[in-house]
Amino acid sequence: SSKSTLPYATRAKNHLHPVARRLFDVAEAKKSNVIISADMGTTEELLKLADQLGPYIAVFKTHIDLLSDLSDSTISGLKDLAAKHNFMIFEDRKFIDIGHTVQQQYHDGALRISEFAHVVNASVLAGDGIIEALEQTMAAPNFLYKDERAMLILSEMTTAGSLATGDYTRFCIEIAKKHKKSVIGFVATQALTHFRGSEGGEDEDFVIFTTGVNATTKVDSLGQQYQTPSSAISRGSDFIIVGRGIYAAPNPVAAVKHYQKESWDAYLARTNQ
Ligand code: BMP
Repeated sequence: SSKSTLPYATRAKNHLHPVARRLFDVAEAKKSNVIISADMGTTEELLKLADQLGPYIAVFKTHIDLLSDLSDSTISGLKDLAAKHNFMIFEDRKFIDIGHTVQQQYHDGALRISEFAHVVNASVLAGDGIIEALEQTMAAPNFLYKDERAMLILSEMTTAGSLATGDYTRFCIEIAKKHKKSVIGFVATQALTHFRGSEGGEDEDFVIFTTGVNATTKVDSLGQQYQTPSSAISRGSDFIIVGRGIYAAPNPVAAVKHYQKESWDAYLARTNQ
């Protein structure tokens, strides 16, 4: 989980997990480490945003349960746009239940998450059984998307007063180290190198996705706390996740280009390129 000074291209070559390799390849190909948090309420808005911003992002983050009209065409539309614009999809579901339940929530069910999301995240409040349960589904012999799915552990949160700190975050790192077949990294505000003992072997390369990023705003009215794109990347984030900073801007395409440039420049600086 060290703050990587290696270029994405090198990490793409070396990573043990095909989903992480693909993430780094996409970032490098598009010169983008931006993830749009597409918190839309209808399929039409969601797909429009994916088509408009697709060229400038590496990953499209969904909260699929926000859609009032989720249907086959939502899922197929998203998959088509992901192929058209070469982006990956991250469903920010934050699985947090017992193993048996999360398997059902992940695969099939109303939301059909395993069909469209290359990456999902899980909380380990209940221990590492949740990771084992999701890993089992991802690795099942008859699972259609084997080697195309992975997860992140939600190891910190951006809200004021978050309890996901200190020993909790340290526990997340320990669990990730034991589940490299399915866990490729963390949702965190920074690289997690300040935790003693978190430095892994040469083959260890956790990917950091960072929420709570906004170039111009510090907080919202409900406890959200932001850092800027360059702050996030310089502190070891590999991919910044931006919602309202982009989709609520007067011109979302102009905004995404701004975030893309700021965070790519910060990445080049961090990796001495
Ligand atoms: P915005 O950039 O508009 O504040 O949106 C942030 C997005 O990231 C939301 O979809 C939220 O659910 C998610 N998120 C977060 O803000 N903080 C966290 O700690 C974890 C999250 O998933």
